[in-house]
Order: sequence, then C-alpha cells, then structure tokens
Amino acid sequence: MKHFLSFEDVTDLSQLITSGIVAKRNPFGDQELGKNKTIGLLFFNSSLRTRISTQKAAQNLGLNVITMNVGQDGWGLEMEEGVVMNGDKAEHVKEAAAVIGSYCDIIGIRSFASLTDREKDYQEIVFQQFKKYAGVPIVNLESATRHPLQSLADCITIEEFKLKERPKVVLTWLPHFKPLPQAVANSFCEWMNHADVELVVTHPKGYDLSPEFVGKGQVIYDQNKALEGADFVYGKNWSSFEPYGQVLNSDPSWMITEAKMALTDNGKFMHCLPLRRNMKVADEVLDGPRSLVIEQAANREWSAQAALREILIGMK
Ligand code: AN0
Ligand code: CP
Repeated sequence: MKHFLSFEDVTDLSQLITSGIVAKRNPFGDQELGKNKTIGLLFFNSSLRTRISTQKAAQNLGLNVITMNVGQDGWGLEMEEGVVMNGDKAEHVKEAAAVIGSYCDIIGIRSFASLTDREKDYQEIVFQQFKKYAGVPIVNLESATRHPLQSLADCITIEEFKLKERPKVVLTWLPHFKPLPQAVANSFCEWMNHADVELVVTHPKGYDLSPEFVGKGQVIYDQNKALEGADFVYGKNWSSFEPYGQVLNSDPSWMITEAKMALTDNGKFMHCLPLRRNMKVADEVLDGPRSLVIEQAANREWSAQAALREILIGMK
C-alpha cells in the first residue's frame, strides 16, 4: 500500500515535482482517478492551508471529501495498546481507525508534536496506529516530526523560481516566544537533502535539529554569514530538540529584515505560514518583491494533488 508519510514514500522526487506543475497547468486532467472514492481529512489541530488545499486537490481529482476536526468533535482517542481506559479517552484508535477506514479509501491526518515527550513524538505513534489499523493509505497533513506536503510545495516553488542550476537554500531559525514543533524544519531539510541545492541551516546555539534530518546540510551559527549569497531564505521558528520543546532564546536580531535579505544574492524569502509579522519577519520583506509566501501556499494545492494522484494510481 502506498502511504505518503515522509520522503521515504517518494519514488522519484523530480517526477513528483513535475506532476505538481502539470496539475497546476491542467487541474482537472485526472478527474476520473478519484471518481466514487472518498478521502477523510482528520484534524487533531488547527489548519488553514493544509485543510483547504488538500480538499481542493482531492476535488480536482474527483474524490469525495469528508473533513473532521477529530481533536475537537470526535471522542478522545486512546493511542496506547493494552491500557485500562479509565481516563478521559472514550475510544481506542484500534476501533476508530478501522471504522474510518471502512468509510474512506484514503485518510489524511494532522497531529502535531506534544513537545513534552520527545521519544513518543519521534515514534509518530498516531500515524503508526492509523497505518496499522485503518487498512487504507495514510497521508501526513503534518505529524509530530514531518510536514511532507509542505516540503513538496517548497520543492515545487524552488523549482519554479530558481535562477541557477544548484541554488543556495538557507533554512533560518526565526524568533518566537512560544514553543513550536520541529516538523516543518525537519521535513524541509529531509527533502532538500534529496534536491539539487546547497543546503545551509542557521540557528542560535542550542537549536540544533536532529542530525538524521539535517543530513548533508551545513550548519552555520552566524546568521549573517549563512545568508551570504543565498538564493532562497526559508524562515521557520522551532523549539529546541535538546532539551526538548523549549524556548531557549527569542533574540529579535534573528528576525528577517530587508537589511538581512541584502546579504543574499537577490534572494527570495519563503515561509510555510502562518507567521507573526514583525516578530519573525518584517513587513518590508513580506510586502516586498522578495516574498514568495503566497506563491508557496498556493503550491500546496499542487503538492497535495501530486501526492494524492500517486496514491490513487497505486490503488488501480
Ligand atoms: C505549526 C508548526 O510550526 O508546526 C504549523 C505550521 C504549518 N505552526 C504553528 O503552530 C504556529
Ligand atoms: N503551512 C501550513 O501547513 O498551514 P496550515 O497550518 O494553515 O495548514
């Protein structure tokens, strides 16, 4: 069965990027693929882009779509095996996943990191359990450690806007006062490691990501130095990996401003959104010609369409 949980589920990245670009030019070319099939989109957490873009992509492919805020409207789900369910969880994932799998041909799930228990978060227990018990392909709409539909949209955006064969892409940590997951940053590194780019990662000391994700990326702690000659600046805040889920520093000098962007090689600015203006990125950058954030978000529809198309083809 073909799932879409991480880069491991990708057979050919350049073909997947092309499939997204083809869908963008001709959104309804594969309307028959999803006909009489249903996708269920389950949200344990808030979403704007993922929810709407995935729904739209599914509809473009002829799929019926059911969306549920399971975190809010569903029964509290127990994920652990063999426990006495005498707490606040009314239903076990064994039943819930199997039942949803009986209604849906594909299930998309958003379930963020707890940021309290690293071992559990990095085991991706929610996804492992749905994969085990739903009996249908599972799509990652942002898990504790990854956000692959975002990363694919990022790859499509870089492909569309690059002016060099092998652009320099800098992932920079941005200041924020609340602890945010590492998922977007992890996933971006994971995918960039397989793309034809020079990857540089910059963050204050203490914010090192898990080495399994950074891979061949070069870590430079001096943000100004890292930004030199960048073609793409990808901003994101994340909380620390060690100690887990902490805000160690929210140094405002890490905010992306025009002065910072001036260090790049006429670089473009990217961010997955949502973001807090003038905390992480200055208005002058977001409202100026360097910002690709809207184009990037628009590409979420085509990344979702490429991923769902591949799953549907695999089901034929
Ligand atoms: C989430 C995160 O940082 O993972 C979702 C980003 C797509 N962001 C927030 O919670 C603000
Ligand atoms: N980038 C992204 O996944 O946005 P949402 O959280 O709004 O879905």
